[in-house]
Amino acid sequence: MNKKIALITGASGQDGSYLSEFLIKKNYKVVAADRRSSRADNWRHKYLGIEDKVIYEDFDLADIDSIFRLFKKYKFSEVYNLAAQSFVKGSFETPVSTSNVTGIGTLRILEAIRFFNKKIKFYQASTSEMIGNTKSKMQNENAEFYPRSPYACAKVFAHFITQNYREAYGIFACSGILFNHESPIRGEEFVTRKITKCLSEIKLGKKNILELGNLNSKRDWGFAKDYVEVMWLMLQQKKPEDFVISTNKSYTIKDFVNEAAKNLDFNIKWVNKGKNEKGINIANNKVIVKINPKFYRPSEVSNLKGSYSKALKKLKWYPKTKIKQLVKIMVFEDLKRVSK
Ligand code: NAP
Ligand code: G4F
Repeated sequence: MNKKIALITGASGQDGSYLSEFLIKKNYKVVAADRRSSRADNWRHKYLGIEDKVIYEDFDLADIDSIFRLFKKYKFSEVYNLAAQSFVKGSFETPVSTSNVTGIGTLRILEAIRFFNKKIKFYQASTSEMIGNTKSKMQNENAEFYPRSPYACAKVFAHFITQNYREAYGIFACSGILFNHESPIRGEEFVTRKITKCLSEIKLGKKNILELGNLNSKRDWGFAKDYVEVMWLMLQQKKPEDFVISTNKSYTIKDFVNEAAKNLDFNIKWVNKGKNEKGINIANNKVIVKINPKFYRPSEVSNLKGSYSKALKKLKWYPKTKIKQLVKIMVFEDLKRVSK
């Protein structure tokens, strides 16, 4: 039997790498599409040992010709649209290009599906940032959207255009509304990796201080490797639907710092409030965490805590890795890397 061919856009990113690994194990032929610059060192695929197991193709979500070229060349069964300018803070500095890539880019892919083969199944990487500072009590599939950044607004467009192509053209198109998910191959600009890497460097005497922004916002953090499985599951259902994927738990940034510190045998005492808040290493009385307001955002999402009950009921999916285990895995890998 011919292998199924999957297109993964953003295949060099965190989720794209884990999803490539997952689909290879499922015996798919994986076309890993990215901008050439995204895989300059290809560190994630090297880390997972998959660089010889995918087919690399250059493309840009902003460029419709490069997308149509891919659809002309391959007969895809499934398309996973993971490419995006995904850094929320960055989207305040580049709102127009973020909207073009993260928002309209999704429409470009959907147009290719409509033009070439409406039977191709489509997964869209939607996000809890769309739910943002919602007024709804439950952060589930029915929550009212309240996006708080250009990134989140672009994702809202992508989410609704996916829904529209499902309804208007009968395309099997699903959105996974994924809450934050992290891993040892998370980008270093995101707060969890920034914390585990920097505290590891402090532990080994390579840095003195970790500078952060808002310590009080809360996030629902899961493990990326658990989350990519559900992208595939959604496309194996009888009918296309959207699902919230989360852990049903939420912690502050400060909680994450404390947990990472504990794994490195640091004991932190917190003093002062707001911009003057500091974390002191009790062992030597030195400040190891301080606030730098440059990491604050013009508008913030204060509390994300998703309900994955629909995914549990219909997909039999639940998050297997708990927060303590996730932090431990991340600290362990960063300490190893920093020691080299
Ligand atoms: P990521 O590591 O930032 O990966 C995104 C990938 O997209 C990167 O390889 C990036 O390349 C690529 N990309 C950016 N602009 C592009 C363009 N114009 N054309 C082609 N490729 C482009 O993000 P992730 O954490 O794996 O997330 C995957 C997807 O899920 C994203 O759409 C994200 O918005 C969404 N999401 C993530 C989370 C989460 O917590 N991780 C939660 C909900 C939704 P460069 O590195 O070169 O920019
Ligand atoms: O790690 P973050 O940058 O992730 P954020 O903004 O929640 O977005 C991530 O998750 C979304 C899903 O909810 C995805 F859609 C999105 O693509 C991305 O993967 O920031 C988390 C929190 C924020 O409240 C931020 O203000 O941490 C706070 N924070 C405090 N200090 C910091 C810092 N964030 C970063 N990146 N750097 C800091 O120094």
